[in-house]
Amino acid sequence: MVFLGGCDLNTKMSTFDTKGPIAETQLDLFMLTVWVTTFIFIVVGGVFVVAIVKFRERPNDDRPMPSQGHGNPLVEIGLIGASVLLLVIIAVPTLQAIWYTHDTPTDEHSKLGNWYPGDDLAEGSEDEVLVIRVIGYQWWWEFEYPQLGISTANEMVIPAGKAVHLELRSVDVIHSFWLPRIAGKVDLIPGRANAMWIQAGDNIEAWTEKNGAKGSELELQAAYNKYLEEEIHDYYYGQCAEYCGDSHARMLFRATVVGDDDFAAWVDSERVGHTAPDGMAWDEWYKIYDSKPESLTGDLNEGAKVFMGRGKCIACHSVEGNPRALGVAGPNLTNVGERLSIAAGWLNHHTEEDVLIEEEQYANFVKWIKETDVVKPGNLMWKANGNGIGELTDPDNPEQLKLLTDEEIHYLARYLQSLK
Ligand code: HEC
Ligand SMILES: [Cu+2]
Repeated sequence: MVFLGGCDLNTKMSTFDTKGPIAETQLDLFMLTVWVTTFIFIVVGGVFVVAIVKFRERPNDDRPMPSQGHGNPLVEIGLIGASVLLLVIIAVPTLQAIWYTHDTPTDEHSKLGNWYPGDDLAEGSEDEVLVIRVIGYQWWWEFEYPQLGISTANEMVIPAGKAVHLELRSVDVIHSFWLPRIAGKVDLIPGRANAMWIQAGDNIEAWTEKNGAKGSELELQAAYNKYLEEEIHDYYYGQCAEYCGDSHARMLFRATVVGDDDFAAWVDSERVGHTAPDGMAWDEWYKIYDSKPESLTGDLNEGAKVFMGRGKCIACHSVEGNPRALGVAGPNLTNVGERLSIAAGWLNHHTEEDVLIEEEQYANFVKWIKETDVVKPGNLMWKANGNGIGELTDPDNPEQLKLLTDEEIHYLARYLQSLK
């Protein structure tokens, strides 16, 4: 009872507080299994307790030894039959749930052409649901939106009430996608694309049916939108659910669920990316950077210079808009200054109400660049140059690594904060 007292069914990662059809199906299946196994526990445990109490040896017990039987066909066949029946009761809905999770529905509301106003979609995409390619890396997540031509890391953004098709892949070892309140778990396996779909909240038909809501089409739509806003728009917590090496426990992720308009605005900002500091065009900035970099001054320019230069950040990171930041070994940093966490959800900088706290964000960037290995042991950002972040003057000799100074890290943190 003391241990059970620690349980809370309404936490950020509770599978009991479901938001959407997949998690709901999985919860129903879980409860069915709980009831069937509880029934078995009570029947078997009951017979066991009766046997112990009724046939126990008492003081001065002179009852004769009970007759010793070997097998009773009726009992044995009965038990086999009952076990099979119970397993079938669990198996049928299990298989149904597996297929349900696998086959993305094609309902009209979820088709991109019916809600996404952006016009430069890949051909044929209007008739499809939104696809997100989830790629697992040791120890972070890439979320690619192939129809929209964008890619982000660790914090996926999805529209509320719409089915989203997930294609799950891995570049290294097996990971597992688990977003407890919305869906889980399907593995990301190297050399194979797994599939599932997710949906935050019900679509309007399911919602209307469930609530027995009545009214004109407009009224229903308004009430439905209110439901999405109040109950579904949120910042959801996810986690890699398959042991994948050193920092597996620090391989978290987030899903931000927003309305259609906010989603479209986010996609636009991901596509456009960022200009050089002070709104300068990159061509112009690079011209100065290549000829007399000392004339680029101020925190953001200093940060950008370290980002392109001594920090070697662009070797592994992309930033949309910046023609030289094209690295792919690490997370895409477009809009990283807007995200509520970094390092795959491990370093958080937001309030309980999910509002960004700038000082904490700054401190997290500094901490991450300065002691990446402490934040996430074994991570591939720290290890690449042998031991730390900085300039390798002699590639054959890791001892030659000239680590970034505190001042450079300060500028970098300010620059990263400005990416929003
Ligand atoms: C050798 C490749 C490499 C280099 C060079 C590199 N990074 Fe990284 N970076 C990574 C990898 C890999 C991760 C993901 C680590 C993890 O979470 O396990 C990462 C993560 C990050 C993150 C967190 C991103 C997120 O989505 O949470 C930031 C911020 C970052 N790097 C900034 C920098 C800066 C600034 C520099 C330059 C000083 C830099 N990186 C240099 C590979 C690199
Ligand atoms: Cu993992």
